[in-house]
Amino acid sequence: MNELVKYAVHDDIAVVTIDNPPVNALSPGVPEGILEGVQRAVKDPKVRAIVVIGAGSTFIAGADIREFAKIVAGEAPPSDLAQIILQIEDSSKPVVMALHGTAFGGGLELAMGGHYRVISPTGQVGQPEVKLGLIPGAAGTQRLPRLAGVRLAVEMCAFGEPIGAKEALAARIVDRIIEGDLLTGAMAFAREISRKPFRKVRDRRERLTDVDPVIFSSATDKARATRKHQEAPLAAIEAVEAAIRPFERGCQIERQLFEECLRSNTSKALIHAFFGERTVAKIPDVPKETATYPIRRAAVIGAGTMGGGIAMNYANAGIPVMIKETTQEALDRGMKVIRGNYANSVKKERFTQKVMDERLALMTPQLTYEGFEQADIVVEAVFENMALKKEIFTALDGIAKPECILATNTSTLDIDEIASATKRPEMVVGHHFFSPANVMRLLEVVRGKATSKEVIATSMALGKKLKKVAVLAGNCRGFIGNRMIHIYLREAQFLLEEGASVEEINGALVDFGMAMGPLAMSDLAGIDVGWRIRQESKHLEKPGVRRPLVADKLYEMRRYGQKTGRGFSWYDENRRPTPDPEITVVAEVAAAEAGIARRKIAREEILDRCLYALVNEGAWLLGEGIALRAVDIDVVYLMGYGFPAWRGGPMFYADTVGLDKVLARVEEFGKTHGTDLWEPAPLLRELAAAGKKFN
Ligand code: 3H9
Repeated sequence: MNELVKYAVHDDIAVVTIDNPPVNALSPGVPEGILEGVQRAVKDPKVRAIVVIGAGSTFIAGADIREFAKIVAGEAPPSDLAQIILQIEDSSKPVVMALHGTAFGGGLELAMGGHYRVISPTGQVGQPEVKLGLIPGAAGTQRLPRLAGVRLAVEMCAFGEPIGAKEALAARIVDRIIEGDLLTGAMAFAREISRKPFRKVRDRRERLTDVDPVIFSSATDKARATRKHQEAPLAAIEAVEAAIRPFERGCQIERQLFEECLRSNTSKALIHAFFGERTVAKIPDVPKETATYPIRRAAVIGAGTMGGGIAMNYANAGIPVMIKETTQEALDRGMKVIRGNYANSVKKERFTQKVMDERLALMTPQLTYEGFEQADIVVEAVFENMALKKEIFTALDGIAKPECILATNTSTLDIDEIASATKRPEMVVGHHFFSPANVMRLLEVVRGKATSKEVIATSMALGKKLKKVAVLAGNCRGFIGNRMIHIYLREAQFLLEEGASVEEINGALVDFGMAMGPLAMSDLAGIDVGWRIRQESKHLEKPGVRRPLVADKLYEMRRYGQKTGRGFSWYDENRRPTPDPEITVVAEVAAAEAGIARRKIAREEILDRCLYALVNEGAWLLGEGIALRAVDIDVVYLMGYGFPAWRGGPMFYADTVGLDKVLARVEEFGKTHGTDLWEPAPLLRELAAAGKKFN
C-alpha cells in the first residue's frame, strides 16, 4: 500500500480508504493503491467483502486534473485508470463503493467498477468532464448507461450536471442510501451481500435494449443549441451511443474520443478557467493566515440598480443589510425592484416564498445613517461622481466604527482619492460588482495604496461568502475589467465609423463566442451611463488623438440603449434588436467629422481589432502590476464580460494564437491608426521576442 490509500480489516470486511486531500483526486498512486488493497483483500481468507471509501469530506472528485497537461506534453504516461477499474471489477470478492461528498468523473467511473454502491444522503454523483472540455475516459460512458439507462447517461455525460443521492438511487446508480455513519452502514451492507452472487456492471445489458434513437438526436440538438463551439458534449453523446455495442468496442470508441478532446484547445482553455477561478483567491503578499474582520452587519448606500443588487447579495448570504437612499421615492423604487427580483425567483421555483420573506426581513430600507455605527462594512453604490463619493466617505468616516470596512462600488474612479476623504484610508477598498449584481459572479476587489492586508483578506473571503469570484485589482482608471473594455468598445465604435455595420461588429464577436457583441453591450449597459463616465474623464483626453464620436451623438439623440428602445440598434418591447438605418447616417456624420474615409471592413479585422485591443491593454495592466497574473485578467473576462470559457479568457486566447502574431497585428494597427491608440505593451514585446506566453 502507499501513503495515499490505507488498508484495514474489520473482522470479515476489508476497508480500503483513499486519503488524498483535499478532494481525493485520482493522482498517480491512488488507483494503484486501491487495486492493491482489493487484491490484498482477495488473498486474505478472513475477508468476505471489500469496502472502498474516501477519507475527509468526499469520495473521489475525479481524475487529477493537473495531470492532463503533463500527459498532453508527453511528460506523463496516459492514464491506465480504465485498466485498473477492470481489474477491480474482476475481484472474486464483492466490492462495495461507499460514496459521500462528490463522486465525480473518474471517481464515479471507479465506483461503477465496484459490484455495489452505497451513498450518504448528501452525496452526489456526476460525470462533469464536459465542463473541462473532456468526456469520461475510464468507461464512464459505457458503465453509466448499463446502470442508469441511456437517457440519463446521455444527460449526465453530455451536460455534466451531477445528481443527488435520491435520484441516483432511483436511477439504480447506487444500491442504498446510508443514513448515519457511512463506513458502519457500508460494512453492514457488505456483510449482507457477501454471500450472494454478484455481477460486473460491464456484463449488464438489460438497459441497453430497445434504445430510442431520439434520445441521441434530441441531446445532439440541445448540445448544438446550448454548447455552441464545444466538441466534448457531442463526443460524449457519441460515446454513450457506442455503449450499445460490445463493451470492449464501446471502450475503444470512448478512448479515442477522450484523446481527441484532451488535445483540444477547448479543453486546455476550460481547465485553465477551472484552475483560474481558484488561483485568483491566492494573493502572494496576503497569506492565507492573514486576520480577517467579522462581517455580521452590512450597509449599502444607494438603492439603484447596483445598490439594490449588492444588498440582495448580503441578504442572500444571511447578512442583515441597511439600504440608504436620499428620497423616499428612490428608496421605494429600489425596494420594489428587489421585491420584484425575489418574486421572480420564487415564481421560477429557485427558492420558496418563505426564503424570500426571510431575505427581505434582513433588509432595512432607510433615509438616514441611523444604525451605520454598527455596520462592519458599508458599500457605497451611488453614481460615478467623485465629489459626491468623497462627500459620502467623509460622512461615513465620522459615523462608522474604526474597524468598519468602507467599500466603494465605483467602476472607474480613483480609490486613493476617495480614501483621502477619510482619516482611515487603510479601511477603504473598492468592491466593484457587475450588473446585475445579484446575478453576475465577478467581484473586483480594488486595492488602494493604503488598503490594509486585513481589509483585502476580508474582502476576498467575503466574496466567497457572497458566492462571487473575487479578483484583486490595483488602483487605476477602470481597474482591470473596465480599463480593458474601454479600449475594446473604442475599437468597436471606430469600426462602425470606418464602415462596418452594427450587425457585422456584434455578429463577428458573437460568432467568436462572446455572450453579446460590443455595441449590444453598450446598449445594455446604457449609452447614458457611458456618457456620464466620459464626462468624469474629459480631463484625461489627449488633444489631437482620435476618439469615438458615435456614442456621444446617440446620447445627444437620447438614444440611451435598451432602456429607451433605441441605441446602436432598435429594440422591441421584448428587447429584441433590429437594425436601424439611422445609425449608418450617424456613423457617416461621425466619420466625416473625424476625417475618416469609410470602407468595407473584413470580419477578421473586426475580431483582431476588438480582441487584440483587450490583449494589449491586458499586457499593459500586467506590466503595471494592476493585475497580479494573466489568469486574473482571464477570470475577470470570463466571469464579468461574457468572454467564452472555452477560449480561456483574452490572455489565454492570445497565447493560443501566438504572441508574435498578436504583436505583429498590434504593430500593424499602430502604423495605420497611430501609436497613441496602438502602442504595444512592453510585456507583449518581451514575451513575443522570447517565444513565451502570458500564462
Ligand atoms: C476526470 O475525472 C476524467 C476521467 O474521466 C478519467 C480520465 C482517464 N484534480 O473547488 P475547490 C482542487 S476529469 C485536481 O476549491 P469545493 C482545487 O483546485 C475530473 N485538483 O473545492 C482546489 O485546489 P486549491 C472530473 C482538484 O469544495 C481544491 O481541490 N472531476 C480537483 O468548492 C479544492 O477544490 C471534476 O471535474 C481535481 N479533480 O469544490 C470535478 N478537484 O485549494 C472538479 C478539485 O489548491 N472539481 N481540485 O485551490 C470540482 O468540481 C470541485 O473541486 C468540487 C469541490 C465540487 C469537487
